[in-house]
Amino acid sequence: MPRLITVAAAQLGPIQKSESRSVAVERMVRLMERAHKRGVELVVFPELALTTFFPRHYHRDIEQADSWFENSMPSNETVPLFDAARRYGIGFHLGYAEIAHEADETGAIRKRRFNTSILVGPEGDILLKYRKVQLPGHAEYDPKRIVQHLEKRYFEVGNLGFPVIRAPMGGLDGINMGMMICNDRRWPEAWRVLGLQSVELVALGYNTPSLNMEAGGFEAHHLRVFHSHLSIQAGCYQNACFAVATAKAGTEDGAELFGHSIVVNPQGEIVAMASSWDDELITADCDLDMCTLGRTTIFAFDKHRRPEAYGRITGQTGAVAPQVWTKR
Ligand code: ING
Repeated sequence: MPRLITVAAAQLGPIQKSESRSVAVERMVRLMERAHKRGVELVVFPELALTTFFPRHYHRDIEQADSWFENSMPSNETVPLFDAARRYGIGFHLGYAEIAHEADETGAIRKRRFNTSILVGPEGDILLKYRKVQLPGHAEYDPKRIVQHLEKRYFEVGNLGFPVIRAPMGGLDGINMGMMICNDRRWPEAWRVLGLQSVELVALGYNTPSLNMEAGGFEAHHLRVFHSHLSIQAGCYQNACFAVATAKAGTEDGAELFGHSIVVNPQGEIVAMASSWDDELITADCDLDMCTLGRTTIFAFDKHRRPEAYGRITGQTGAVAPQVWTKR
């Protein structure tokens, strides 16, 4: 009996700075309703799906940014998503900005801010939480930039690692699911940590500017989408897993985010792709047994990996200069 699950990337169009969470949540419930009609069993929403991509806006006092965060999950505004999950028997992934009051590495309880995502089961249980590790951008206002990207200002580095959970989803009694968020997809380390936990399905949301905001050098526009797809396709192929990658897209207060949400299979093939930069549902049937081929042949980690040769990957942060050849 094939282990089939029908998934959807529920891409969102723009959310303007002035738009309320309830408007976004209403759009998301509509997408879940459409997903239900198509027999979808897991819906993946984008990163920071409840609000505009607020790290593009500078707040001198970071407490002024707290209105972009959720102090609880579910919060009053997000309860309709959990109700829809139970009503339709659909699981979902949600990206949001999280405020948590918890101990830090010194043991002190304090207010902490993370770029977070959760996986919710068809009965409304939160199955897994992840906090974004690879935070791009910068912490201080950068006058050179066309648009700010202040994730390092508003969020701490995630402290939950890259977890994978095996939990019931759709008609299956267990699927190995993991998450990453946006910039994480560009780092092979993130994919491999999930792969080393036998992940079968990676849910990831993203908010990616369609233009290079750093003005740090020419990058042809078409490469923005190419690099996003390349990262996800490589991650799936090299770890024999599926991924559902969902964009928040369109122009938010003049700043453009690209769409091109995709579902990718363990062969690295794009099996579905969004064509608009607005609210759009793309769906795919995933036969999880497709993970077996890669995992038992080319990427049979236990047979082929050589951790003793990979020490630099966790032993080093930045690159060092290489040895210099000299003629003997
Ligand atoms: N956004 C972008 C991303 O990694 C980015 C930032 C874009 C970094 C392009 C480098 C190149 O997709 C978020 N939110 O991480």
